[in-house]
Amino acid sequence: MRIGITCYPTYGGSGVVATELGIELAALGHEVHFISYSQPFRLSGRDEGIHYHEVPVSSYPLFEFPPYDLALASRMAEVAEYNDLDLLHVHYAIPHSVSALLARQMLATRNRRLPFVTTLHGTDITLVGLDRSYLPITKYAIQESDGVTCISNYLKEKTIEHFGVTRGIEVVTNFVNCDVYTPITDEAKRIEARKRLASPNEAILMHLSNFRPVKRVVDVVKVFAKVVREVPAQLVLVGDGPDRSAAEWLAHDLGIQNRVHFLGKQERVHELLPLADIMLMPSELESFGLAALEAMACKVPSIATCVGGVPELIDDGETGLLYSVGDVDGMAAGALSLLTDKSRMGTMREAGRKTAQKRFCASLVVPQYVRYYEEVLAAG
Ligand code: GMT
Repeated sequence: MRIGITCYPTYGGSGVVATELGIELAALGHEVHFISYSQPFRLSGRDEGIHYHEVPVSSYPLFEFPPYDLALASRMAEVAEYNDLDLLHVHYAIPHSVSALLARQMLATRNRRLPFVTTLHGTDITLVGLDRSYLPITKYAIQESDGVTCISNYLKEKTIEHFGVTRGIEVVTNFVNCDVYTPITDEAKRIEARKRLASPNEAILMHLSNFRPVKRVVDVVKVFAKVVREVPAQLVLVGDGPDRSAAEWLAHDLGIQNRVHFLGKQERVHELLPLADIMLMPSELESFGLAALEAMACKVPSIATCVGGVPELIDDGETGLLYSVGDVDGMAAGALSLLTDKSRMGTMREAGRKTAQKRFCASLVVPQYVRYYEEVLAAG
């Protein structure tokens, strides 16, 4: 198949999923065309079977807000025509599904079919999409899509509840490449690699996100402050975003700044995750929780909140520990209970990796997308 993919190319779970999907599809022999305003950050630019088409957005003194969605629609139609695309797959509804709808209509006037699949990722439904300025058009574009997928049952239910969507929605979960996201099995190598982040007797707690308020990064620091009172530890925060300075300030205020390391945006997270003992994901909401899945695949259990689609990924007490939003004491106690019980930690590490391999491995999930594309194409 020749597949066009549109996503937010910067750091964020929906862009990561879209990019990894493109890479996996290309590896299966499909031709993949990314269409976005900049190259998705996980693409090297030299990946076989993958092409990147930039969307130029020109400004004009009249435009207070340059209309990216229109430029994207034009580019989608062009790329589809010139490369004979079979379908478009857009990630995050706003504004991508609206642009795809326009591109489909433009090509239809020339008797060319361009079906599109919309994948809903989270705040496009639970937050931004609920804004009255976006809700009616988002609902329309979802309803008019040739196929719609959601990353969890939770998000599917919310889409139906909030948007009154009546069309079919397929649940295709987030996935992880279990050959890339792997634990370091050679213990000597793991000990050596951890030295760049901590001394041998110290635990490593990690957080990975885009530091938006929904991620509650300040809670990460609060939890760590309680943990480090009891056991020697270091906190490593990967990513960047609006709440970074609040988290930095708190680390200084609590006097633990020497143990809290902000690494900023990192491209090779699969090399960092296996170095951690615990992943902290105290989010206000997660429709799935990709960071926890990537950690699980590396045998790193998560201390997380029991919100949204997280319980569909983490089996509380088996592959991680779940708490209420803001329960800093509970999360700290949970982290300490794992760090001080090697046998429980070991069992959880193994169970997490097994779950990632059995239920969320790219080799299982990506074919679900391919089958769905085939259904959408056949329905036309
Ligand atoms: O909805 C968002 O916040 C955007 C999106 C992103 O680009 O970061 O995150 C969502 O998509 C991820 C990938 O499908 C999921 O793993 C995240 O749980 C989800 N975030 C939220 O629901 C807050």
